[in-house]
Amino acid sequence: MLIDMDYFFVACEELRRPEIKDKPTIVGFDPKQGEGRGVVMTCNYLARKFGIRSGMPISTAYRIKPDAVYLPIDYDYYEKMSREAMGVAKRYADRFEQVSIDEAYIELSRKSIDYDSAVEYAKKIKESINKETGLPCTIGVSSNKLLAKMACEAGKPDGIKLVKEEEAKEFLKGKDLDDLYGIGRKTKEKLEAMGYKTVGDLAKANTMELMEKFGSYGVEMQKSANGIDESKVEENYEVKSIGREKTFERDTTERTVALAAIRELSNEVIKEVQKAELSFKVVTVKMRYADFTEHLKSRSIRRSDQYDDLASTATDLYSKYASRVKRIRKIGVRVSDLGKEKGQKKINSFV
Ligand code: DCP
Ligand code: CA
Ligand code: CA
Repeated sequence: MLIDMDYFFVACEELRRPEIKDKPTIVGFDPKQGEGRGVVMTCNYLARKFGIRSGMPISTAYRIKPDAVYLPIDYDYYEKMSREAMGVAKRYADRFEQVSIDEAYIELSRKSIDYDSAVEYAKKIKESINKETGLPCTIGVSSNKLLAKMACEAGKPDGIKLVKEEEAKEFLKGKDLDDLYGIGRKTKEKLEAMGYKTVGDLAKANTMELMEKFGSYGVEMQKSANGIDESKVEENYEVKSIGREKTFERDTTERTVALAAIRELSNEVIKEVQKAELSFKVVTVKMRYADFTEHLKSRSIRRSDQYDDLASTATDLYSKYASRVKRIRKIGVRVSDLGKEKGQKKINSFV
């Protein structure tokens, strides 16, 4: 599935300014009575009826519709709303890849087995987002990312659009070349000069000729025109590190107390690492003393997701670097340089 929020920046504004809901509204640079520079970031569908579009000079929009509502850009707010909406969508995904502020791919690998249940699932996601954030969105459902994206475009606004794999060619064939994801204006012009007018023409084009003109990109384009896309939903790693800290009830110089804390913290950190199916390469121990000075010590190790690797490295860092005289108030264990690849299994290191 590809989920894309409808007229996103303006939809966010509508939430906090209900009075603009039935007015043509534009978020962008200040039009300054038609003298303003800069562009329209986006506008609602009412404004689109007049021909106003994202990326258009704000002065052009003003010429078309001077009495529209013009609002300045508030990225912080849109980012906050994006986090909320994406947070909801993510809950439903087996794999989740956010590709822009208002757009994400959702892979359902186990949760749904046929198109009908996928569509039911899409309805649930759409309803949850709307209920929890108040924002409208459109979801495209298909067998790969390219088709899901194209389906979403076709389903806009406020829709759910299914394109089955077997319907792909029919669905794509009448579309303009630059509606195909990955084809811009320049490529479209070149293709037109070669006599190809639609996505259907490109699908049936002479592959050798495409290769001569565009190299491997030509082959990729033709695959796309046939609805073929093998790219994977790539999970985003927003988490840069995972850590836990413990403050002692009483400041301590006791080595055994500190080491017990390190084992406990390592255990908690590993649980989270494994739950997220991640691995780490860097271990950091933080020691804060009663006089509020702080020591941070890090070490790189072989990539791992195992408790023993974390606890022994953390213990070692503590033993080497902790002050023998100052009382410790707080201790922390953190892993970073996270990745998806599994750590080498112990057994392999002997092979
Ligand atoms: N945006 C931008 N610059 C552009 C296009 C868009 O900053 N040239 C911003 C404003 C949009 C947001 O990104 O609200 C998402 O872009 P989309 O292309 O998804 O467009 P919308 O969400 O506005 O409308 P739609 O309902 O067509 O998805
Ligand atoms: Ca959008
Ligand atoms: Ca988008």
